[in-house]
Amino acid sequence: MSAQPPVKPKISLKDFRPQIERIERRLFLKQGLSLGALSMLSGCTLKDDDAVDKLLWAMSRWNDRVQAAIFDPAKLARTYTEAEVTEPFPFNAYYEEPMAPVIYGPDYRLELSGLISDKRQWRIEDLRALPQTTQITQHICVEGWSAIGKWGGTVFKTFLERVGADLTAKYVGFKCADKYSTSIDMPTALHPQTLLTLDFPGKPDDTKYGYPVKVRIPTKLGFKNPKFVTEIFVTNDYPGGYWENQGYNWFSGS
Ligand SMILES: Nc1nc2c(c(=O)[nH]1)N[C@H]1C(S)=C(S)[C@@H](COP(=O)(O)O)O[C@H]1N2
Ligand SMILES: [Mo]
Repeated sequence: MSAQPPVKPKISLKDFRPQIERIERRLFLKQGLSLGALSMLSGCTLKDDDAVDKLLWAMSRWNDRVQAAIFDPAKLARTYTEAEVTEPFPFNAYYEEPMAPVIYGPDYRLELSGLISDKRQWRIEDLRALPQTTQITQHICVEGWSAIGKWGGTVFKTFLERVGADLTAKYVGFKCADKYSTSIDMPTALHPQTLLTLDFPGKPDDTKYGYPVKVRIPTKLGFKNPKFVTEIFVTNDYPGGYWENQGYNWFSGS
């Protein structure tokens, strides 16, 4: 390849759309992208970390759109029996277990913001008064483990309808007591198995799995299932999240 001057191209998804589409096709066929192809695409030397980085981000965001386009809102995640539940259920967070927040129930309020017409705060007992259902599904963590757990709560779509969320908006975002955050696409938020849960694996006084509120999304990887949720917002502006902002693919679902 001929030597190229170090350039810092301004990369936008739009500029690379045909190339990225071509690469996506090749990825499906071959599961691999050579560095040469990457450098040709970005028109930069691979020493130009910033440009390569921007390109990979653009590809990941493109990948989000492909995944969103093939998401089937009617396809259900597999469910399991009580006998198949993993005990004890593994704990995970971006910190060690003793650091997990312990929320004092009577003081807890779930806050709502963004494109929601009724932004009243919710206490645990108010959430408990909504229709409840249970679900036994598999949780898959990108760190290389999976487990089957039982969660109980309200169908998230029912909750979103109840508070007058704009169901045509693009994203639902979550903020958590431990400064964690994540966000999902609206079709996933409206999926029948996405639950706003109050009951988690473990004993009733075990708070580390997300007490008092965890949003359980069996069609998404574990990191997109927020625990200790304190705020839910609806928006058309891409919200990102704790891991998503560090490079994990945003859609991360099926
Ligand atoms: N608030 C909060 N939610 C979180 C996390 C976190 O660190 N904080 N970690 C995520 C990750 S990576 C995983 S695998 C699951 C772990 O949930 P568990 O402790 O119920 O197994 O929570 C997800 N939700
Ligand atoms: Mo995870």
